[in-house]
This record gives sequence, structure tokens and C-alpha cells, in this order.
Amino acid sequence: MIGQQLDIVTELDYNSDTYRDAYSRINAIVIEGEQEAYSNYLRLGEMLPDLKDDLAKLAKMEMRHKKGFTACGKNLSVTPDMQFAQEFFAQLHGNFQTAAAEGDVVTCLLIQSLIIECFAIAAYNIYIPVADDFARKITEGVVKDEYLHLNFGEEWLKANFESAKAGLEKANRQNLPIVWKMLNRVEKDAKVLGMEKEALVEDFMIAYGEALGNIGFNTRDIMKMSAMGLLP
Ligand code: Y39
Ligand code: FE
Ligand code: FE
Ligand code: FE
Repeated sequence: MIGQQLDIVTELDYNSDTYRDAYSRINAIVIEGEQEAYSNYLRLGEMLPDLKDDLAKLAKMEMRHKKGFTACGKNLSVTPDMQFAQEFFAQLHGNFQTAAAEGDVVTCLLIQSLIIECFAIAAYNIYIPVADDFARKITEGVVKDEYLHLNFGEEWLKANFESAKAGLEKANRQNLPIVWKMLNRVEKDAKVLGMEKEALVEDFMIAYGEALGNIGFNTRDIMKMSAMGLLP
């Protein structure tokens, strides 16, 4: 997988219209994602008052990420297509809002701290070797934080595993298929940036499967859950 990616790197022209057009959507997705992550952690802070300060710190990191990625777009003179990005996140966003309104912490954590963080970890790790120098440095700093965010979700869900298990399975069934659809929507643009869908799926599965294992799911559950909605 790495070899394939390095072959592509030599062909990338960061200033070409093709690259910048694809970047206008991928960059927007990342900026919107960071903004939503910021709001989601603040919302979780209201739902978990004892952890409000910790969650506020995570939210602050997300705001810093948003600023970093905004600078990456500016550096390439790209205008992010924010409308595309909002539509891209609309379903997951709606599901998070519904769960939050119901006080469903388990579903909110599954959506933000497991699914979205693993999606970010996969995307950023795959992006780093093919990024321009400016964006690479920023993304390397960001991805370290995303592991902390994933860890926050893992720890809480692990501590509450018995009561959270059924809710996690249900929320996974409802939300993971959405992620695979999101990935299909950006497959072409990601490829222009040198990121293969196959590599993104692989990295997502590894991060998500590991997280489910850390929380307490057994191998059989992990297999069933992480492939949910992947195959038509
Ligand atoms: O926790 C976070 O910072 C996550 C919001 C950011 C998600 C970024 C989503 C990246 C998907 C990019 C798809 C590229 C193929
Ligand atoms: Fe591979
Ligand atoms: Fe982030
Ligand atoms: Fe994050």
C-alpha cells in the first residue's frame, strides 16, 4: 500500500487545476469536520458535566485543527466548498443531534469519538505521505491529537461497557453504513490527492477494530460490527 502511494506522489502537481479542484472539496470536508467535532465535544461536555473541562480541551484542539486546515487551503489558493462539506456530513450530523437531544451519550460518543475520529485518523495518516510540505507538517500535528480523542471515547465506553454494549451495536448499525457511503462520495477526489480508497478503508478498519477491542468487544463482534454496511 505504501509503495502504491509513493508512486503517485511523484505525479502530484499541487498547483494544477485538477488538484486544486479536488482539494476544494476534501479541504472543505476536513474544515467542516473539525468545526462539527468542536461543537460535538462541547455538547458532550453538557451531557457529561463531570468531564466538562476535559471535553472543553478536546473541543479547543478541534478548533486549532480547523485553523490549521484552513491555512492549508489558503496556502494552495483554494476556496473550500463548504456547502458540499455540510451536505457530506448532514446525515451523521443529524444523527448526533438526535442522540444528543435524547441524552444518548453512548451514541454521541460512538459517532464522534469512535467513527469520526477513526475516519480522521485513517484519512490523515493516508494523506501525510502525499501532502504538500506545508500541509504535511500541520497534519502530522493534528493526527496526534485525534488519537487522544479516540482514546477519550474508548476509556469512557470501556468503563461503561456492560450498560453501553447494546446501544453501541445499535448505533454502529445505524451509523457505520453512512461512513462507507461518505467514503464512496469522495473516492474520486481523494484519488486525485494520491489517496486510495482501499488504503482508507484498510486504515479505518484497523483503527476502528482496535478501538472496539479496547472497549471490550470480542473478535466476532468486531468483525460483524466493523464491516456493517461495507458490502452492498
Ligand atoms: O475529530 C476530528 O477532528 C474529525 C473531524 C475530523 C474529521 C475529518 C474527516 C476526514 C475525512 C476526509 C475524507 C478524505 C478522503
Ligand atoms: Fe496495504
Ligand atoms: Fe480534529
Ligand atoms: Fe478529533
